[in-house]
Amino acid sequence: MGVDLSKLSESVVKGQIDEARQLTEAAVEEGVSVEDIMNQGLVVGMETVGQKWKNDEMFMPEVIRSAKAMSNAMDSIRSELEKTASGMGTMVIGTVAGDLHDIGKDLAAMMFEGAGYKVVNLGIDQPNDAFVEAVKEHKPKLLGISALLTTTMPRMGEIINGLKEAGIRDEVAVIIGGAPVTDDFAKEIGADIYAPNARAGVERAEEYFKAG
Ligand code: B1M
Repeated sequence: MGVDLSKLSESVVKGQIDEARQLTEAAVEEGVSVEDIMNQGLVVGMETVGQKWKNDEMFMPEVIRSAKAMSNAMDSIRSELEKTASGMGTMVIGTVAGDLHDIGKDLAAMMFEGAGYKVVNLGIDQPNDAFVEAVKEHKPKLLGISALLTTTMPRMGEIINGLKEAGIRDEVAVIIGGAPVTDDFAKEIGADIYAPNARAGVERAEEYFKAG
C-alpha cells in the first residue's frame, strides 16, 4: 500500500510536524521520487496554506507551524535533493537589511531547493554588501532578494546597483519577491524576474533561463 501524497500535503496544512516527516520518510522508503514528494505533497500543502492565509482562513502561528512541518520534512530528503541540485546551479537568497521577515523567503528557498538548485540562504536583515559578496563568493546563477516592508524595498535596487559597481551585474539573474513588491517595481529597479509567489518564482526563473 503506497503512501498517499495528499495525506502528506494535508499534514503540512495542519502543521503536523512529526507526521509530515514520517510520511515523507515512508514515501522515500517506498521509492517515491523526491520530485513527487515535493511537488505532489509538500509544495501542494504549502500552496494551500498560502491560499488559506490570503483568505483569512489561517492565522500566522498556524502558517509558521506549517512552514516548520514542510522544512522539517524536507530535511529528511535534503541529501537526495542535493544529488539533483548541481544540475540546476546555485541560488543565493536573503532578506534585505532592516527586514526581519523570513517565512516567504524561506518558502521560496525551499521551492528552489526542491526544483534542484543548490541554495545558499543568507538569512534576514542582510546588508547590501552581503548580497554582493555572496555573488562573488558563490558565483550563483540566481540571486533572490526578499523584502516585506515598503521601507526596505529600496534596498533591492541598491543591491542591483552594488552588483553593477562591482562589475558583476551581468553574471547573475536577479529575482525579487515579497508582499509589497510588484512587476513594475522589478522593472523600475532593473531586476530580471519578479516572483509573485514562491512557485511562480521557480517557474519564471525557468522561463527566463529558457529564453536565454
Ligand atoms: Co510584519 N509586516 N512587521 N511581521 N508581517 C507585514 C509585512 C505587514 C504587511 C503587516 C501589516 O501591517 N498589514 C506590514 C508591512 C507594511 C508595509 O510596509 N507595507 C508589517 C509591519 C509594519 C511589520 C513591523 C514594522 C511591525 C511593527 O513592529 N510595528 C515589524 C517590522 C520588523 C522588521 O522587519 N524590521 C514587523 C514584524 C513582523 C514579525 C517579526 C512579527 C513577523 C515576521 C516573522 C517572520 O517572518 N519570521 C511579521 C509577520 C508574520 C507579518 C505578516 C503578518 C505575514 C508575513 C508572512 O510571513 N506572510 C505580514 C502581513 C501580510 O503579509 N499580509 C506583515 C506569509 C508568507 C508566505 O508570505 O512573505 O508575502 P510572503 O511571501 C510570499 C510572496 O511574497 C513570495 O512568496 C511567498 C509565497 O509563496 N515571496 C518570494 C516572498 N519573498 C520571496 C522571494 C522570492 C520569491 C518569492 O525570491 C527571491
